[in-house]
Amino acid sequence: SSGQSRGKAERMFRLMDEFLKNDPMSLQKDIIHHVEFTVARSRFSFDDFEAYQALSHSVRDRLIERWHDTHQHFKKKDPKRLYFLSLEFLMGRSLSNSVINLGIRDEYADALAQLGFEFEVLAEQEGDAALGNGGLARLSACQMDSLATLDYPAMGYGLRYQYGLFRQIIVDGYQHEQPDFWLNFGNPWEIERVQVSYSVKFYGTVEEKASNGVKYHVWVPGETVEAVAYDNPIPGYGTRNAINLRLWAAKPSGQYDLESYNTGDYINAVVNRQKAEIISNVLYPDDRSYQGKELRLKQQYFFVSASTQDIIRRFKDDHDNFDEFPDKVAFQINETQPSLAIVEVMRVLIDEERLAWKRAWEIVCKLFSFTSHSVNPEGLEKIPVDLLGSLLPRHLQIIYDINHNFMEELKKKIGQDYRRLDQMSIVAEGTVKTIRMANLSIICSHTVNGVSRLHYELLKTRVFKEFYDLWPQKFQYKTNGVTQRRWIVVSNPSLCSLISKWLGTEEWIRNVDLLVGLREHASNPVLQQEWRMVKKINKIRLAEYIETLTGVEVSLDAMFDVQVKRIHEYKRQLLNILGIIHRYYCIKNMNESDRKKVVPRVCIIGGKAAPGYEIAKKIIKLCHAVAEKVNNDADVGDLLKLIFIPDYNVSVAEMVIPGSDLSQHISTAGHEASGTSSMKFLMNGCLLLATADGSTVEIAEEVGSENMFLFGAKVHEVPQLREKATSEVPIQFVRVVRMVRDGYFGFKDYFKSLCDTVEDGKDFYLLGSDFSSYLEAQAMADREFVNEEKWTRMSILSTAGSGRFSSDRTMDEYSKLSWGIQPCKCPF
Ligand code: Z16
Repeated sequence: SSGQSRGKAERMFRLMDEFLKNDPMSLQKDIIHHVEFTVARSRFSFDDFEAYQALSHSVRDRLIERWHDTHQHFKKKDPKRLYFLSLEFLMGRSLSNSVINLGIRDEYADALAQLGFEFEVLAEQEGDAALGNGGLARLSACQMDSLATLDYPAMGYGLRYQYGLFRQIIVDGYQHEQPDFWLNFGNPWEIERVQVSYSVKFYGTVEEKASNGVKYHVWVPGETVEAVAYDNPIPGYGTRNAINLRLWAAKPSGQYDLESYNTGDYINAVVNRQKAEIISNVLYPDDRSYQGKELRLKQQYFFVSASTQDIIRRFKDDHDNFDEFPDKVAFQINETQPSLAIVEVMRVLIDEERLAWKRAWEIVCKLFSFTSHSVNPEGLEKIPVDLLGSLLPRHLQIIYDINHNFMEELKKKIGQDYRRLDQMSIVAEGTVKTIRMANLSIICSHTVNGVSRLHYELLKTRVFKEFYDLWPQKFQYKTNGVTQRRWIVVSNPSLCSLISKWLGTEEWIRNVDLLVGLREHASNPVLQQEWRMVKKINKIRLAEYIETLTGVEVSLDAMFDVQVKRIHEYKRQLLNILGIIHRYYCIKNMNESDRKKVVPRVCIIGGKAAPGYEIAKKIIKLCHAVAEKVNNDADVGDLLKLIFIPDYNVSVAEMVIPGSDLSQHISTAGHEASGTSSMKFLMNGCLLLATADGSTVEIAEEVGSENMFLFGAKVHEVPQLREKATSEVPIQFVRVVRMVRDGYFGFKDYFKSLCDTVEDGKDFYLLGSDFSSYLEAQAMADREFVNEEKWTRMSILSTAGSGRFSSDRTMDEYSKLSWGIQPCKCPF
């Protein structure tokens, strides 16, 4: 009978192929069909945006086909599945990525050309899906791409925010935030599933009941909100598999408050119901600081509860014994925001499925794998007990019970060491009593992951030391990676073709280890010539973008030196700007012959500051103030330009990264958990100027430190340097800070507090003590850049050494070491 059903499945696949053909004529018919009947424009008159919409809908049809087949296949095979829970996914655009992963980009390009459209132009019409802040959120997106490509039976869960990350606009050099209502023009990449919805409860009280002498708890909620599923197909590359990213939107619940309708206040009753939607309204734009806001906690529980109900419903469709739950389900907790899932599963098992505590606890302990992305213990999430108790009264009880059991067990092991017991407790006493979400996550997970080796060392010795001493076997690391599909194939098509040509295969797109094959050609003058050509093409594209955006014309012969990431004091954009001021000062004070030796630079900085982060906003303003002076100084000309790229996001990154020569990753050692943009630059053959922090340590091992520009204090030196009463701050540093302080770039009063952050003795991020070594690394980069051959070789070796930093490798490691899942490939 299994042969029979296989035969039936194969017939179905063939039938599907009949529906959706991929030859240029069928594609054209399809696009025109969607112009007429989906977009509802006449086929004789539609613009680029409407063409993009129609095109996307025809791609969407093909995605849905594979997504259905994958769903069926997983259902039939019933493998253990991974559920990836994250409050943020930074997907960016979908069109190019989709057609490339579906393997029909060229077919579409041909079809469009025959209709008089250019694929690239239509792809530019799409806005970004920016449902996340930065590194952590983009990491989730890269990992989804890898999970799909590697055929893992995985599914992502998150929130469908109506407003994504704010748009950054710059007015007179200051950042302003504007709402990102990304759904304004429709979203062809999601499938609304009105029939897939769950009720999520909030507030209320807990009642104790008993049946047959067994006590149990009933949570009587004070408010109920509906979670409706929106599914986003994620196609794998070179496979039929397409997995699902399910995002939840909040809607008013089906239950009505009859009272208010009866009292005749119909209008108010309807308006009040609508308030439910605010839960999924807007993404919080702070990427680190934890604020203890009720709405944020509501968002967390809302998506966790809906996801958990969905996962348990799916399990119960085919299974009736919860002891099998851990054989079929793995939960991945991305940072602590989804960690209420642990408590929620426990609650469902004991209160709703009525399992005994001990049995439920044993099951829960096998389910969760937790990844930490932070290095700063101060930044860890602490939820006020009062807040949690009022919003989720039953969960607070369960947390107390988990903590009580843990404390008892711990006392048996370590005795009455109250300081240690205190540190490890989930409940933190203090003026405001709080719940430590990281402690909860560690205690209830089977694995705790770091995102780079160095980060793992810091977790073990600092952030979670007490827990490491107790459970060393729980701690692991899986160095982050990024997907080469988006970061080379989609964003750098010229480099993609060049690599395939020299490796003689496209197989590296699925097996990125093959990139090492470029090493043997690194000195080949023919490859070198072609490699420089590709870089030139990408620099032209970037230069044009810069000119339309800022009006500044930049020289293609200059070194394009880029730092793009969220603005943070620890990431030290200020160090970069002070270095640029130093360069400016030197150029101004040079004689003619020295001036001829200056290597021209275009310094590019981009990134958003959290709306409430004053110092970060001042850094943005300083960048503009310096740019204003430098870019308009006739003495300087093409020798130095400073460009701030506004509204840095995924699609801007796709253009900036391939066009850069050098990129900066210059955080104070011990502050960047991993860093992932470095990996994207590396893949694109950009050289790295970096501190030994996060993943750059491992990058240096792969490409060789002689092919990078490393500088600055090491992690173990940082504490001593901070201790020093007055560190040896070089005169150059004092001078450039003085220039800002004295109003050389204007805005004297405004920049005062910024200058104060790097005053001797207060310079927490050690800009002063790293300054000399930073300038040396920069001088080294200048020297190597003029040696074209050597530079190109280093560039090729960067790409060649980037294989380890693919999220394909990361996902394989997680699957084997944490999740225990295996590939489940849908037949073609
Ligand atoms: C975030 O993006 C990261 C850490 C964090 O605590 C919160 C947010 Cl929103 C970043 C890390 O800073 C970065 O080093 C790392 O590469 C990234 O997460 C992915 O792990």
